[in-house]
This record gives sequence, structure tokens and C-alpha cells, in this order.
Amino acid sequence: MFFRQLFDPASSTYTYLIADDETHEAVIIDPVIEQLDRDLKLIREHGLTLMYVLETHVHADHITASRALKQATGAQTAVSSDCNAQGYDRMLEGGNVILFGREDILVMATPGHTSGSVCYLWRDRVFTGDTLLIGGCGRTDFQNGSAESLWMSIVENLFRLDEQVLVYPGHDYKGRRVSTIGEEKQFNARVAGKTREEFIEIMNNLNLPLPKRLQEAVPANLAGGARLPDPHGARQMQVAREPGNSLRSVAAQQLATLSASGSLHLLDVRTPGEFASLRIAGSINVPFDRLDPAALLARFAADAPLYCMCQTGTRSQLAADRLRAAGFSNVVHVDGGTNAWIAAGLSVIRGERKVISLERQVRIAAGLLSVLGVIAGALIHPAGYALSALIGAGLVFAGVTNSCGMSTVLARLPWNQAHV
Ligand SMILES: N[C@@H](CCC(=O)N[C@@H](CS)C(=O)NCC(=O)O)C(=O)O
Ligand SMILES: [Fe+2]
Repeated sequence: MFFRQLFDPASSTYTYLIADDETHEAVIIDPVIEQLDRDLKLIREHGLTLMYVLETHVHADHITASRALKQATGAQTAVSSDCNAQGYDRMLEGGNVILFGREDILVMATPGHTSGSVCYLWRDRVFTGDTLLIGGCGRTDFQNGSAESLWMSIVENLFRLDEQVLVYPGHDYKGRRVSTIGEEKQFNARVAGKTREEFIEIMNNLNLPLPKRLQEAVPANLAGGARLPDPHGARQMQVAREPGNSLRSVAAQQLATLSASGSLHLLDVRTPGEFASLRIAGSINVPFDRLDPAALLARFAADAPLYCMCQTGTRSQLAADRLRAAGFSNVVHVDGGTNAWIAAGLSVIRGERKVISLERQVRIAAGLLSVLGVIAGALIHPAGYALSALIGAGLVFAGVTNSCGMSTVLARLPWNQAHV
């Protein structure tokens, strides 16, 4: 059995390299980009063929070497599908099995630290990421974390493993390297002897400072991690700045995590009327029908992180494409827009005005015109039917091209402006 526990002192992260002795096929778990040379050297020296780079979750405190290792070795990268990440080869579900040589690793879905956290069970040991740390556990206050889910994952899932199973965590901040399920059941300060309610109370009152590199690490890791460093330049990582390596969309909850640490610009591309009745704190209204990328380039640096948002995610995608085409290199759109933000229970600022959404206005206008066309066709002149047909064709065109002329027209009407 080939097994190495490796450590990154800057982030206190453990990386694990394991391999089949006979075939030399290997898997690496949670590699850190700053340790790329170390890991590649080890892989080379032992004649290993790296088959998979496995992430226990989208990390907030360091950038993964996932993509760089894939580039260097041809390995497949993998992360849980519940991370909503992009740029990985394989999206994992609980119960999946990773095969390498004659070995297999079982994926255990263990949400809580993040919604997409998993543990990897291999032989007599489990790689717990930040779900279960030695004497503690990962925090649950960002990236869709949940103390309730973490309790379930630890108590109902990990603690059902044999007590002899070795626990290899994702971090240790005090130099400890390994524990067992039995020891954690007995001594883990957050869980042992605690009720579910006590655990939730502890987790919801940790008040830890945000990881120092969160703003840089989360978008980079959601996009698959850093590329191989340029061999000619300084050993500077190229993250999220070049086409094909940049984050293109985030879930509402991910945006909330990222905006908590500042430094991104949230462009709300809905109409001024929609914006006035409901907005997210710190967002800037840049109505889609008046989007002027050149003016925005004068206002923001070309590599500034711009997050586009609308009500459902359609206009924001189009806006993001136009901004990218104009030269912005770090444009992300928010999946599901304000609808998803509200559904995730995140806070909004509500204004006095109650303008119904542009999307509903389009539905009402299209429906009314179709009905009018049929009435006119039946009672006045058959040509009236043409209006209904035209509206139908327009809706098909809007669906196929993902653009909507009617919403552009409606957006200009007075009630969709901020001050009527
Ligand atoms: N101080 C570290 C962050 C430490 C941290 O928040 N670690 C996360 C894991 S990424 C955690 O869950 N810590 C649990 C704890 O400290 O109890 C940094 O700035 O990067
Ligand atoms: Fe973490």
C-alpha cells in the first residue's frame, strides 16, 4: 500500500496521495497549488500514474492544484455535484466508487461544512476533509453550510463507521495527524456528549473571522483551480483571468459568501423600476436595455470581478456575454437571479414601489395581444389572427435565441423607470 500524508503549512491543509502498489495507479486528495512541485516530484519519483484528483469540497482558504495536476499528468478531476462547481471532469454523488488499479474509494456525501462536502472511504481509513477534524469540525457559516446537516453527516454517517477506522482530516491547526472514529466519538469537543441542539448552538456562535484568502480561493476553486504556472514567468498562479479558466456562474448562496468579504461589483441589470422595489445591498443598477460596456470599462478595471444579476438569470447571462465580448475578463452571472437569492432566504432591501417583474409583464402583454388577435380575427376581420400568430412566433424566437424584444420595449415604459 502506498500512502502519503502531506502538509501545506500556510493553510494547514493535508493532502493525501495513495496508490496501488502493483499497477502504480494513484489518486490525490485535496492538493494545494503552492505544493504543486512537491506533489509532482513525489508522483514522478515513485513512478505513479495519477488517475484522479479528488476534492473533498470547494475550499475557501487555499487554491486547489486540481487543474494544474490535470494539465501536468492527464488525471481526471472530481468534486461533488452539490458544489455547483465548473471545470471539473467528474461530478460526484454519494455512493459513487472511484476505481484505480485494484483499489476503490467510496464517496460519502457529508454536507454541512459546505453543501457539497464529501468524505472518501478507502480501506481502513476515511479522508474527512473539513467535515470531521481531529477534536473539531469544519465551520458552517458560509458556502451553504448548515450545522443541522453537519450533525447528521457526522453522527448518522461517519460515526456509523467502525470505531477502528482511521480519520485523516483536511486540516489540523495544532499539528495532529490522525485519529480514529472511536476517539472522535469519545473526545471530539464539538460532538462528544453533546445533543444535536447543543451542537447547533455551538456552531452558530463560533464567530470565526472569514478565511483570509476566501475572496480569491472560492471563485478560483469553483472554476477548477489554478492553471499550471508559466515556466518562464514568476511562479504566479493564473487564476480566473483567462478565457476558459474563469468562473462563469455562481449560485445565489455562493454570491452571498463572496460578497460578504467585499471587493466584487454586483451589477443588477433589471429595470430601474424592478430595482427600486427590491434590491440586494451593495448592488449597482445597470439596466440591461441601456447596458453600455464601453462606459463600464471606463468605470471598472477590465479584470475587476463583475457579477451580473437579474430576476431569473436570463438577462444577466446576456449581459455577462456582452461584457466579456467587450473585454471584461472576470464576469460571472448569478444563477436564478433575485428569485434564487430570495428562495435561499437571503436578505433584500424592499422599496415602496410595487412594479411587477418584467418577465410577468411580458407574459401578460403577450397573452393579452394573443387573445385580442383571436377576438379581432373572429369578430372584425380574419387578418386579426395574424396578430396572435405573430406573438406566438415572437415567443418561439425569444425562446430559441434567448432574447426578448418585447421585454426591451416594456423596459422603456415609464412605470419601469425608477421615478415616474
Ligand atoms: N485562519 C484560516 C481559516 C481557518 C478556517 O476558517 N478554517 C475552516 C476550514 S477551511 C474551518 O472550518 N475551520 C474550523 C475551525 O477553525 O473550527 C484562514 O484564514 O485561512
Ligand atoms: Fe474548508
